[in-house]
Amino acid sequence: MNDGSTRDTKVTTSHWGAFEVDIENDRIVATRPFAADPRPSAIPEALPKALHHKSRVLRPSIRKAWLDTRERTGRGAGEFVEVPWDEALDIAATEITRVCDTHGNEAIYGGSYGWASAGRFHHAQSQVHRFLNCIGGYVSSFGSYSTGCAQSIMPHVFGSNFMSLLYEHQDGWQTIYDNAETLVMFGGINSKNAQVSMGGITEHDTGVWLDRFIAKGITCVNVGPQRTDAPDGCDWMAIRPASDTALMLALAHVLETENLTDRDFLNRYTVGYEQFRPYLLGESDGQPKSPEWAAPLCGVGPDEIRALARRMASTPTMVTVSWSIQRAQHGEQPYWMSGVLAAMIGQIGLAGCGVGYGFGAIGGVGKRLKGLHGMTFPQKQNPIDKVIPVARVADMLRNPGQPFDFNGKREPYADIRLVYWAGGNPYHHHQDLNALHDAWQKPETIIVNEPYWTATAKRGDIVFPATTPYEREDIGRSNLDDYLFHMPQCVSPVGEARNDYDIFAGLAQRMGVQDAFTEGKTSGEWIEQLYAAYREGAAQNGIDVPTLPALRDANWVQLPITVDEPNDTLFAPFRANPDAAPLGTPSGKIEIYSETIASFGYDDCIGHPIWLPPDEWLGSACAQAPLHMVSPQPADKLHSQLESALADVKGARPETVVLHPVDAAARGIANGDLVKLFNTRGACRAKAQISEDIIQGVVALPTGAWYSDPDADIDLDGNPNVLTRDIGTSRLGQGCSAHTALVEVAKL
Ligand SMILES: Nc1nc2c(c(=O)[nH]1)N[C@H]1C(S)=C(S)[C@@H](COP(=O)(O)OP(=O)(O)OC[C@H]3O[C@@H](n4cnc5c(=O)[nH]c(N)nc54)[C@H](O)[C@@H]3O)O[C@H]1N2
Ligand SMILES: Nc1nc2c(c(=O)[nH]1)N[C@H]1C(S)=C(S)[C@@H](COP(=O)(O)OP(=O)(O)OC[C@H]3O[C@@H](n4cnc5c(=O)[nH]c(N)nc54)[C@H](O)[C@@H]3O)O[C@H]1N2
Ligand SMILES: [Mo]
Repeated sequence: MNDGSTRDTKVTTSHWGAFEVDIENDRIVATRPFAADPRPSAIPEALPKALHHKSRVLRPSIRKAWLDTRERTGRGAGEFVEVPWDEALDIAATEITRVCDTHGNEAIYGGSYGWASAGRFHHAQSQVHRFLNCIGGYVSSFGSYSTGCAQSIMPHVFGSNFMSLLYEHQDGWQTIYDNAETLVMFGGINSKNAQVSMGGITEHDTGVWLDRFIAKGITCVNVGPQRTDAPDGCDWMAIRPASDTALMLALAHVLETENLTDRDFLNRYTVGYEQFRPYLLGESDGQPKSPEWAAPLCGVGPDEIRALARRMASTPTMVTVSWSIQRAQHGEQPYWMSGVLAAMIGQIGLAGCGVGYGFGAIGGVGKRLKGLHGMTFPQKQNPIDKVIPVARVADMLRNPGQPFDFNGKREPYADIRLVYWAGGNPYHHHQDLNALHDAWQKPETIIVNEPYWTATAKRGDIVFPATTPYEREDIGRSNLDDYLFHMPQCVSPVGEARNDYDIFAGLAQRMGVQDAFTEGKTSGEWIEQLYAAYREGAAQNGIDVPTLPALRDANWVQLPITVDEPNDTLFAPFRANPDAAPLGTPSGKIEIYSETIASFGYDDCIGHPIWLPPDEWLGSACAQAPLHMVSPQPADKLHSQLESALADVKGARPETVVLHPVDAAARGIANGDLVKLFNTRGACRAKAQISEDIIQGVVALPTGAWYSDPDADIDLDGNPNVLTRDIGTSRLGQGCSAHTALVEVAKL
């Protein structure tokens, strides 16, 4: 164009899917859905505003009080000074070196949990881990906030790594469609959450499949506190949060007492039913786990429980379990019990039946794809073997040297002097943020790579501005998706932002490990190398993948990896021949009773699943905190990403809390009112949305608002994590317990 302006359209991908971007004069001005996507996500619409938003970190910034005196108690308050890149890198490298020399590498916490961006090379966690490994290692973390508890308990029950079970071996939507007549969804299947998938999702089809299930006449039962966790056309079995184990036990009790238990299955494929049965029937503790027992706990009538149990035993049934129900105190129990219940029904290993995990949690679960691995930036070996369960971070910072229990081990926490975070927002994701804020003042130095001035960046001492994927080249590819993307650089880096790789290369050079970190390669050369290895791996699997220049030209390709013949039934080989294809458990079978877990001697996770009421739930509600708050994932974004642009719209914040009409009336709250949610841990504002679609006594406030001023009495935008409790799920799993919290709500 003769006015000097430039225009272009490109396709890129993200955790929430592929989309087209219009670029004008080095800015993204519009986004459009990817043509082949049946139900595109609206999340990218915030991008044009977010990319150059005033909340971007433009230049390296150091907290003035830390720079002047190494003061560390004022994090979150006080000003930052902008420092030129070379100087900021010098200061950071000197400080990291000092901590390593004085306290050893076990004084560095580099777990750095968070989703950051899609894109295989510029994966912030891989980048920070590789860098820290090059300088002698760091204290790392195990598991995720998503499924930390499941990752610990499920290997004891089914003998396989939870993530590989999830990714590679579960029944696909088609298989369920073809075979199941009943779908019982604990925690629902919400296509709102399926907008997102780690590393990208191109054809959003979760909602399409559920509609097909309903149209076919499959009975779909949403078991949970919110009707909206499943589409219209599903039955809603409204239960109190954290009571799923009681309901599952009652279903099991009906099976056992009505002679519907599949004994042959239990004998052939499981161990430990004889230890569990006396508990189920109440022979060991005097309390049969009957529907009458469960009804007041979970809020579902005995007749409804009986009818569901009979239906599950008499029709081809798939039981799905959301991730949310293990993100709660005692989250091990419903996960373990779901496996026991499915085993008693005896359909595990039959096509489209049995049990499945995380359907709807992310969009990729249920796609029938041939696994094609590869394209990860190698992180190298970590010489430090200290690991914490990821959600125990504040506990570690608070309690250096103190022992913690985890999955049969008891070890002391490291004494952390330096925290490096790249690609996550703990001030979004962690529980009890006001307590995190106190723990966060303990380390001597906190370094953060971030594109945005998030609450975490504001609580760093050294903040390096990182690029977003739109400012750099990358490859987009997920194991749960059948598309492959070249992610072109769309615009120049905003401000003086640099890629995480270049930030770490700069530090590595100053610390004498440049060759180890970069191996002499630019990011472009790394992308070429990783891509070539991926292409070769694909070829070995008989899949033809274009060369990198060809992919650059095409922008994206669809890979021929969809599997037409059902070969995806979870545990089918085990069912076919349990001796030839034993599970990875000590017994080789499904463990209804686990000797291993029993040997740990935990009272909060014994040798078989049991009903353990959490400390905070409706059964323990009190006058000060009478309502159970669940804090689901936000519909309009991924966690706290793009939040600054969304919050910038008049009236958009505080976040919306859903509550029942009876609870609203009791408090004089009308639709749209500003309310305060509070408990002994904190308080936040929210906007009331009154709805019959949530059970009485429960409120739902989505995550994702940025945490505001720690000294304010109330978090202004509505971050539920000022209210949640920071405890592990149990000594076994030590997962995040976000979904168990009691609160009160009042009109403001
Ligand atoms: N109450 C409650 N709390 C929860 C949950 C809940 O259910 N309830 N769910 C939990 C779960 S499951 C999760 S996964 C966590 C999510 O928590 P997080 O993953 O920590 O949340 P995000 O907002 O995705 O944070 C990612 C950060 O990375 C930054 N980023 C993006 N791209 C890049 C990059 O290329 N480089 C760098 N350096 N940074 C980048 C983004 O700006 C953003 O600030 O929240 C947990 N917290
Ligand atoms: N749009 C969007 N999608 C996302 C994300 C996002 O940030 N935005 N985040 C992604 C991530 S990181 C993850 S881990 C997944 C999380 O996927 P999930 O863990 O499945 O999702 P949540 O939104 O936490 O919870 C889903 C529903 O569980 C119900 N629930 C809560 N407690 C209980 C209970 O005790 N029993 C029963 N039966 N139901 C209960 C609540 O009503 C809630 O709406 O979502 C992913 N998808
Ligand atoms: Mo997650």
